[in-house]
Amino acid sequence: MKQPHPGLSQHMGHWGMFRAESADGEVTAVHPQKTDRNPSPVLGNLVGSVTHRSRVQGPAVRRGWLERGPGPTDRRGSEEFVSVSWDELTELLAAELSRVIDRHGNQAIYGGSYGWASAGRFHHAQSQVHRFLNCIGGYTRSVHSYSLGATGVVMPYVLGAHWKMFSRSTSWDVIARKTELIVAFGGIPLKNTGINHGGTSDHPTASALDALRARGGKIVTISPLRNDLDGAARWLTPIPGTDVAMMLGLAYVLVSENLHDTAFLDRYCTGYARFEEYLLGVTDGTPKTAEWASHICGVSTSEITDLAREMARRRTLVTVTWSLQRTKSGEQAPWMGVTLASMLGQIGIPGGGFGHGYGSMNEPGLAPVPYPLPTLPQGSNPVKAFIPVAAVSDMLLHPGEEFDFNGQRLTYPDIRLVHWAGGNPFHHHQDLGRLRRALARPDTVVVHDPYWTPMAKHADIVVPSTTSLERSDISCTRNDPLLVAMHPAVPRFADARDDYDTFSAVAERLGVGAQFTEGRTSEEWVEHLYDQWRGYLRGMNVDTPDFDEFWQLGSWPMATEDGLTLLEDYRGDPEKYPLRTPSGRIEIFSEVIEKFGYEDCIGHPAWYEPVEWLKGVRAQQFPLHLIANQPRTRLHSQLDHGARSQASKVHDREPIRMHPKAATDRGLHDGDVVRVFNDRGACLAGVVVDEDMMPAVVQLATGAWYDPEDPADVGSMCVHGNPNVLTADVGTSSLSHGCTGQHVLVQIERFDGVVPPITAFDPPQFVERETVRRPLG
Ligand code: PGD
Repeated sequence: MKQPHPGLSQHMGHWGMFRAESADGEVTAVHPQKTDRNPSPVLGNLVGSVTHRSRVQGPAVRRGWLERGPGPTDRRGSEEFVSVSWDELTELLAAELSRVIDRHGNQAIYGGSYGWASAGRFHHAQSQVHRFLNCIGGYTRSVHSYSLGATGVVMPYVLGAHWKMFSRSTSWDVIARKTELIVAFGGIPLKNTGINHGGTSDHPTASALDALRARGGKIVTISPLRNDLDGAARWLTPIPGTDVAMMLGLAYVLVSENLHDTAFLDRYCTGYARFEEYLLGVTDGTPKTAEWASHICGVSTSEITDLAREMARRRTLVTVTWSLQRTKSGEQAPWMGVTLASMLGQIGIPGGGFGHGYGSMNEPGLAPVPYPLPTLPQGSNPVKAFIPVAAVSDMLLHPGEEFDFNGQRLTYPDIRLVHWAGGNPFHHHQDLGRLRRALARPDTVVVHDPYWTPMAKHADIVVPSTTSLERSDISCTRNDPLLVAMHPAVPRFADARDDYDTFSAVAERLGVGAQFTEGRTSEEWVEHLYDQWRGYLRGMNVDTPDFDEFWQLGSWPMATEDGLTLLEDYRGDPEKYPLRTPSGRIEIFSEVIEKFGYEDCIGHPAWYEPVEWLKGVRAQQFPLHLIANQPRTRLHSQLDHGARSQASKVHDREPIRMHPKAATDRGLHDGDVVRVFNDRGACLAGVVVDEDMMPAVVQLATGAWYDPEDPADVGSMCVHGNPNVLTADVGTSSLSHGCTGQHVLVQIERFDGVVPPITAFDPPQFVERETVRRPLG
């Protein structure tokens, strides 16, 4: 199954559809899909990425693990590696998995393995690792995501599902035609719409917003950062972390001026009266007036009052970005957003209502496809133990301890082996010093990655994966019209292997080869998944070409459900289309959540004062509020060494944006290298002065590869600018335990020392095999 057009291969990445030019095993140019309205510039990182020096050339094992065998150690991340053959890696990995299973049971394997990996339905790293681990008896899994940890738990109680809010959201064409006012909490950052999990063939957000403006539609962006919305918009700046207080103030104005839609609240919602008691201060003696809100969030009383009146007057879409729930009490912003939209009574009306995630990823606003997608079966996992995904350090540090999650009292399992494929916890997790202490606990850490990421450097067994550019696959997502043939652009790099081939070999060695492979090569699997999917569609009376024709054509257009409005069916007939909440209605008050009895998440949306905020006591010591958001020049930590990402760096460091006042107060200028610190850690970054932000706010994107000044010191300063050395490793609440990495308080000072070189993209040190002592016994 070769590329039909040698030298120019069609491919799909999370950042869009493109054709890659290649020579000598490397991508030399990338051409976005011609019909894409606004291709992502992040595609530029792909050039030169296949043979970059940070690629893992071949199988590698940490020296100490070979010499002393498995066991807890604080040397992960600082010790040399030894090259081994594929046969030896297969043998070592199979033997270690068997040892752990025999002695401790499958529950002792953590296969949560969170991460975005690459586009492609078959080579999807999570599906591969989970299918493999299920074949050998299962693993402790993780639930929910770093993107949506709070939403994923709370929204099923409020709206009945959370993914439907994105996959069946009001589409951009409806917004462009019907919406009069978008009130965007968190803005609608175009940078994030460049990306879509699993790929995308079009980026319509910018043109939809332009069309809305051309019709006279208005946008209010509510964010500490002006560039969270590109183009004309009114900009309101609540103190970071106080959007819920501002929403409560808006809600209070609606009630006090009788602008709320009681008919909608009665017919379509449940529990509004309980919430209203809180809003009016009946339950706690504090009416959540516009003045009250203004005192907390800093937006003036008149701005809050005027905005509430305007929202009631116009066809209004209330949107909340995912970033707003990636912070302490993150459940409250989307829940309160739904409540506010319910009070306006426009949910289910074209152009009005609620949206969650516009500007968080490309998917919200795209039309869904009404078919199932080709999917690699993962089998079933007999192990019952699981954790909320962002509790990974808690789990490793506190085996046997109980914790709260979504109404359950669970126990952290005792993990002996961590098996990771397709993710980078040194990008996604908080408090990296704590993560390093946690990763010192298990007996063995296995990492599959194409690159020497910081996570790979903290592994004992490093499995070199191919990148998607080296493989054949199919891509499609639930909200894109194209099923796309991913033609390999280059041959496999060095001694890298597809994760599928690695797992096949280890499965074979463990006696479950036939179960894992079902007798197929990876290319046969790709064809098989397509044929299976073709069969489903035939059952729906939809004809598709046979595989060879599809592969030659390069893509196949699927029907989409255009013109959707979120919950239009529910509004039309709530009895026929009840929500999947306990009451079948929108739950402004949730009895189920109330009964859990959590102090940090009661039965209705509420304002909880955070620890990391500018009006709290902690701000006296760390007076700047750092927004650790998604990067503009790459996807997470992927291809941080790419040209687009590198062009943004300042003295090779990640740029930190600061208001002129914050810079002047500290004697700082554009281009200075600074030390950003708090009591958890420190990193270096390069100053970019920018007046389009709140004066006490600084912004440092996630994704600079963690680069400790002293790799042997778990608390070492990161010389590159990874904000997760500063963020707190605490969950959103007892309900969800979602990721809270978005906000953290810091202080900043000029770095006057000799600026250390960046070594994050260099492979680790290797020693010759002969110098390694054999383990005893
Ligand atoms: P990526 O950098 O995408 O980050 O965290 P995530 O771990 O997903 O990591 C993917 C890894 O997969 C890369 O190392 C890549 O090389 C590897 N890879 C790619 N293809 C393959 C393959 O085929 N096989 C294998 N084995 N590996 C492959 C993202 C997470 O970070 C997310 S989704 C969010 S939303 C969070 N956001 C924030 C935030 O807002 N603020 C903070 N402070 N922290 C966050 N962390 C979270």
